[in-house]
Amino acid sequence: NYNKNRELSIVLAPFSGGQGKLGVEKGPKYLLKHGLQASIEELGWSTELVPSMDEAQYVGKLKMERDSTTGGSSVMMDGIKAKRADMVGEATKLVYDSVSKVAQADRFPLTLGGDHSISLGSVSAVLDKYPDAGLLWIDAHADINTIESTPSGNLHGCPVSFLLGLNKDIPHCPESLKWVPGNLSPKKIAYIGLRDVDAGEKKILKELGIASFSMYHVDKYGINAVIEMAMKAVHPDTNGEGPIMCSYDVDAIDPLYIPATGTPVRGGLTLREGLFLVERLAESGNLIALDIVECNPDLAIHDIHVSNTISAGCAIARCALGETLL
Ligand code: Z70
Ligand code: MN
Ligand code: MN
Ligand code: MN
Repeated sequence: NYNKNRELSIVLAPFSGGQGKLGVEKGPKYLLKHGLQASIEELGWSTELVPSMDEAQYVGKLKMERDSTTGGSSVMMDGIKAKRADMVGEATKLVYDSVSKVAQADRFPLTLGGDHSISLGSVSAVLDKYPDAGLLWIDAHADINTIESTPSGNLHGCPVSFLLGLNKDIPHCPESLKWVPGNLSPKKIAYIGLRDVDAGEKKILKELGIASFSMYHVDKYGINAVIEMAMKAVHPDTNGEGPIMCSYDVDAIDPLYIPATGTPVRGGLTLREGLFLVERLAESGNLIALDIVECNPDLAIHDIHVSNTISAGCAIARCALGETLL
């Protein structure tokens, strides 16, 4: 068990520049308002809050850009179109610095997004501390587009390609993202929940032989077998034992339960399946870090959508931290 001291830091990553919809920067504030910190303390963890940036830090710039006619600055060279690469590089480096301090102090980093680009920072920092860590990416999307393959230019659809170092050989790779070590091995990542994967992403997943459990596999084998296979995929020599980081995009769970997210895709995990995954990780004693990303309270059309989404987000954290283990 990697968490004997039960010391945890909630790293706030209120960043929305990795995609085009404002509001996702409010995720951390809403999760905290729902009582997340006290409920984690109740599970026997000592906690602290670590703000990696201000919630307002990038919002002004994003609003100006949204209101301008060009609809977003992007570097467009040789077909590469990474939107707001400077901002994403800077913000994710702030997350990296915060999570690095937490991880190096032997504390459990619980990083709250923000959009999924922030995991560039959290995962890179955790890998510095645990080079052998496996990464479970729970998501409807693979987020593995390169700056060449991205159809949208949104960098929240690209963090995994940077973590794997796939953009290093691409000419004109944005300077701002060159701080990312990009040394994650494709053997060390497994996906669960996929159902909206771009053609270019499918090619990359296949070429690199990345363990990818889509909703098809969840239906075919059941969620318990899938999480077992995922743990064994990232730690094949030790039958699934070894440090595991979980980067949890709430859109992995069906929009019935999580409506307030930027890119809802129907046919997702049930709420129980989504919570079981992290309950199993808690039970394993191998979970060393968790991200919870892509809660966007501004995209709800009813208050009930906000509370459903935020309460599910909080439940993911509590289950990952041992709430439902008796
Ligand atoms: C698409 C892209 C994405 C989340 C959307 C979508 C990526 N593959 N990720 N919502 N969370 O634009 O690259
Ligand atoms: Mn997603
Ligand atoms: Mn899509
Ligand atoms: Mn994602």
